[in-house]
Amino acid sequence: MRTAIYPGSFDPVTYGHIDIIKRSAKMVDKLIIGVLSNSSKTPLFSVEERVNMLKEVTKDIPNVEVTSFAGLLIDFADACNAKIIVRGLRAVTDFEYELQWAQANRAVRPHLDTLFLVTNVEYSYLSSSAVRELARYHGDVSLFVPPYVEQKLDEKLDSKEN
Ligand code: COD
Repeated sequence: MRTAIYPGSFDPVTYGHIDIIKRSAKMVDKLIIGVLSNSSKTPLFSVEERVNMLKEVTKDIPNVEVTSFAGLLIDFADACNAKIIVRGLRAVTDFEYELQWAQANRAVRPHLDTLFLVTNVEYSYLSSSAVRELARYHGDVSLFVPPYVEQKLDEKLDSKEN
């Protein structure tokens, strides 16, 4: 069975992520989305909230699972029995960062390959941080995230304001 992992912060999941999920899920038997829980970043959403949003927006894709992980990506890949790491590339800046990690991961796990999918041009400018910023100032995020995520953003920001 060909298993891949798609790790990330997903704070929150956007249409850019969902595009990568749909495309990579077609290439493998099982795609496990891993939400990193020990990032140095301070997230807007808790790990549980991010996992739940991802579960909701991928519920119609049968070979996708969503979970969280802490620690090293290579250990998460081992635990999932995965030999492929999926990552999305938006720009040269993504590439420089990703190349280093892909090579470092292969140095310690030679069987572990990183599969890079180039972003759909309509999502090339899209990031979770832009969505958070826009939502914080009550901007319209409906072009960038599914309605379910938009609702969770509204609830989260309302609870922070009150
Ligand atoms: N279009 C296409 N792809 C996109 C888009 C978009 N609009 N937006 C994001 N993506 C891609 C990103 O390029 C990335 O591949 C993936 O979706 C997830 O993105 P984010 O922003 O949610 O998450 P990241 O990139 O911050 O991932 C966090 C990790 C820690 C998982 C990552 O940095 C990593 O794998 N680092 C490797 C080092 C390691 O082993 N870390 C473990 C912790 S010690």
